[in-house]
Amino acid sequence: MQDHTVEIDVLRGNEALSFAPVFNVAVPFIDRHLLEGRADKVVIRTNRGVEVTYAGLAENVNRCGNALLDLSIEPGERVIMIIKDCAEFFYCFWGAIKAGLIPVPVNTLLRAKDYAYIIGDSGCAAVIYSPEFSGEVEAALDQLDVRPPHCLPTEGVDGSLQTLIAAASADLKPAPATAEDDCFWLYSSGSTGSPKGTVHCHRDMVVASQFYGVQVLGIQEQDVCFSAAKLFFAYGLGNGMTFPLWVGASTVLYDARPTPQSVSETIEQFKPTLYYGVPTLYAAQLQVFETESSDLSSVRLCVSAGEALPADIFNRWRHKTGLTILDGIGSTELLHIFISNRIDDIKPGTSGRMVPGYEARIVDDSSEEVPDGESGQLWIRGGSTARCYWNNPEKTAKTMVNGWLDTGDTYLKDNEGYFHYCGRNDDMLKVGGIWCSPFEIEAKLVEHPKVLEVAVVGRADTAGLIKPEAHIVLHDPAAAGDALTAELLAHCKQGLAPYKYPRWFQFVGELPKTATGKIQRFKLRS
Ligand code: 3UK
Repeated sequence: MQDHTVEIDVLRGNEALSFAPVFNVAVPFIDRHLLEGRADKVVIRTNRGVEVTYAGLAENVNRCGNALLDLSIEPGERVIMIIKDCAEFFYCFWGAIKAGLIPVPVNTLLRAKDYAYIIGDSGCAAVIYSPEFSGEVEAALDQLDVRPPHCLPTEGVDGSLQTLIAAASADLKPAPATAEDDCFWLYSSGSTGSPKGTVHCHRDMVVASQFYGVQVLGIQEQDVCFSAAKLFFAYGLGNGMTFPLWVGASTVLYDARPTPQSVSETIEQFKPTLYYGVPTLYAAQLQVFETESSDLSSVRLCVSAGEALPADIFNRWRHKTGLTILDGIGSTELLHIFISNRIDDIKPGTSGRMVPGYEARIVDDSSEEVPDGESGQLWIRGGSTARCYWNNPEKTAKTMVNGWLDTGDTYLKDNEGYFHYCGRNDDMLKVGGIWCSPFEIEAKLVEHPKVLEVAVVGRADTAGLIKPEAHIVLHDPAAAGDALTAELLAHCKQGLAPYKYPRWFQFVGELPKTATGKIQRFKLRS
């Protein structure tokens, strides 16, 4: 087998992937397209008017890989990317991989405290950031005892990534690697507040692209992808980058906050065929469609993930737009979606059936499989599973056991093989498809001098989507009121990522507690 190639074998009707012994995943995702005649095809279009061809992409990936090597970053060292959705995201991610470095895309909505933790935890050699985020990034660097050797913006100043790319060589040989070698990391939030570096290998993007992208979505070269979920999420990374690159398709990048209006404008201008959103955004779009029309006629299929899609949103979307939304569950650890509805096989209100290449077990507390129709903890096995959490053997041993991954979700499989989401096994919330720790919001609120105690729980809004609700005990109960609510809201928005504030504040006399003083959250959930 030639170096850096993947073979797709069909064994008893199922596809199996085999990888060349020398395998750097940048070759099939980037360089292969030049050999296959796509050099002049536009692969990236952005809302800033940038257009990049496959040839331009391959050249800039090489230049960026060389620019990073020119900084003396060593093989296996981490490059933190706090980068908005733009062409440089692609250059940096694939340039690092091709050069044998480990790119680590990070959520651009986080705050200085979060970045300081991630930069320290990763022991990275470089931090590269879009100028928009320089305030939080610089504040994070100020909090660190030891700064990473290289911290640079993508553009705007001398020494930015763009200027280094322009000056670097356009020739780069792929660093030798194997399909099982570490390739990139993604940070996933934990219930205790510290995010965990999830270590993925070269094989994982191929597995997700072939088994979900090709076999479930039926993505083809002609498709144009638009993901409202950003590239730094595993969901967006597959939707807006990996899947289109796997089949030689193209992608549309939008670098600001996705709103119903900006999504409509982007779809009308760039005419994507595949649109990927999250339930909260679909619900907001439906609300806007009550008064404003939108031309979605280019779209052949919509996808939803991140949190459960209520059947009501699926039905209303289909009624209003004529389009189908495929709900599927994925995770950062599995890289992308492993249970999904299909274009011709949908049960609204469920996550659908197994994606080929993945297996599920639903087990009770003693790890015994439960019968169909009963709920239990969802464990998944598949070829795109992360190898470990960085620097966290305890959490790795608890979550990844004999090739199986504990998702932390409670699920039920019905007798037709459809998986029904029944909630989390921990206190973590998914808000607009993004992890949100109630403990982190509580810690922020108790910093406020008027707050004595607080418990944050998830509460469903009118669309059936979970948002944080704060139950607060005040030092002086007489202080409760709209003015204090506004003050507490401002306090939360100041130090937390913008999606992490409580949508409701309840002032209460006391919190329900056990005899040992532990807050009984289940009594607060409505
Ligand atoms: C929850 C869902 C019900 C579930 C993700 C698509 O969300 C992604 O990854 P994360 O690591 O979160 C994983 C957790 O989110 N969840 C995700 N999708 C659904 N719950 N229905 C769904 N459709 O708790 C899961 O354990 O942020 C989604 C692709 C890649 C991803 N990483």
